[in-house]
Order: sequence, then structure tokens, then C-alpha cells
Amino acid sequence: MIKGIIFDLDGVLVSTDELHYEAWKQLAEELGITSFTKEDNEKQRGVSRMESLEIVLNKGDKVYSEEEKEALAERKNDCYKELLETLDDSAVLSGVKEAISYLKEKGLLIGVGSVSKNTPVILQKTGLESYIDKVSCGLDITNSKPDPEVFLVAAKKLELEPEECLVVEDSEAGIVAAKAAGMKSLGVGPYYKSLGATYEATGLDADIDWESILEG
Ligand code: B16
Ligand code: MG
Repeated sequence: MIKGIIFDLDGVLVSTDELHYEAWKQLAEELGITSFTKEDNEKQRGVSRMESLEIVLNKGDKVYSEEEKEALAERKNDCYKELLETLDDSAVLSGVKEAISYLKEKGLLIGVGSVSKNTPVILQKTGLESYIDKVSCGLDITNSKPDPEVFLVAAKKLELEPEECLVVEDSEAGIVAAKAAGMKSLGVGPYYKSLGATYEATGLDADIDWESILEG
């Protein structure tokens, strides 16, 4: 029996995945890397900031020290944070508020499980804060997805057992993390069919059979 739903943030609740792409693309261009594409950006879904940086740097041939990499990641984050300043509730993806309201009415607990360290500001700026019971994010963890830590921390904060939680994700790393945490998953987003999730839907605005999913 499912008692709590843990939602990933970027690409599931909000469209910030587009802003991540814009910020990484800008950094790549500043470094003289012109071949960084949307396809490369798809590999950054759900993975940490430093791992995402490696995906950009692998498109070029220059070698950077750890110190330089830290500075580059910070540069990207500054650009991303600037883009986040314009964020409002229009960034909330279609069907999100309706799905959460329905689940809350059914007595489900609602959590967020995101490796993003910008999670609190995103929830605040989009007005999603009031929909969420507990947040587990990049500020709470040391290991990024596909490690299960972010979802296990979310379950603990919700005071639920892992098997009582369902994860909603748009990334393969996130689905692997959910499995490793002992949780079932609902895969959404442009790649929902190839994520390996327990259940699949194009997005939270799809006709989802929550009744049977919640029975576990
Ligand atoms: P930040 P999620 C992930 O969020 C993004 O999908 C990924 O592209 C990003 O690198 C990561 O957060 C770290 O974000 O740089 O803001 O700390 O999908 O787990 O909600
Ligand atoms: Mg995501």
C-alpha cells in the first residue's frame, strides 16, 4: 500500500530542465565548445552538477584541474540562478497541481526528492512549497542519483518505509535510484517509455490510474 509520493523536481514538477540547458550551453560556448547539444543535455537529467559539468567538458579537449572545475560549476550555477530569478508559477508543468491536490485529498503524503541544491528557491518561486509535506534535496545528501540516498532521506522525513513510497521521475538515474531504494516508480517526460519504471505516463496531466498504482 502506497502512503507517500516522492516527486523529482526538474522535469517532473517544473520545467527548469530547460533553464539548466540554457546555462550549460552558455558555459560551453564561453569555453569554446560549440558542439554541446540538447542530446548531450538529456544525459544531464537527474545527475549532479559536477557530473553534468564532465558531460560538457568531454565535448572539448581541454583538461581542467579540480579547482578550475569547481569554478566552472559555480559559473554555471550563477548563470542558472540568474535564470531562476524570472521563475514563477508558469514553470509548473501541466497537471502537477491537480495531481498533487487529488493525492492529498486521498490522504497521501507528498515529498520532493531532487539532487538540486536550488530546490528550496525553486519551490518558493513557483508557489509549490505549500503543496509539499517534506523536501529531500541536494542540500541533504552526499551521494547523487542513481544512489538511493535522496529518496531514502525523503521517506525518512515523511516517516514512511521505502516500500510505502512511490517515486515519480523523468530520468534513468532517478528510476535506478528508486529501485535501489526499494521503491516503485512512475516514469514521465519525453523518455518515459525507456526509463525502466514500474508504471509509465507521458506526464502528470495524463490519464493516470492512481487507484491501482496506490494499491501497490
Ligand atoms: P543544481 P532533479 C537535477 O535535478 C537536474 O535534473 C540535473 O540536471 C542537475 O544537474 C541537478 O539537479 C543538480 O542541480 O545544479 O541546481 O544543484 O532532476 O534531481 O530534480
Ligand atoms: Mg528530473
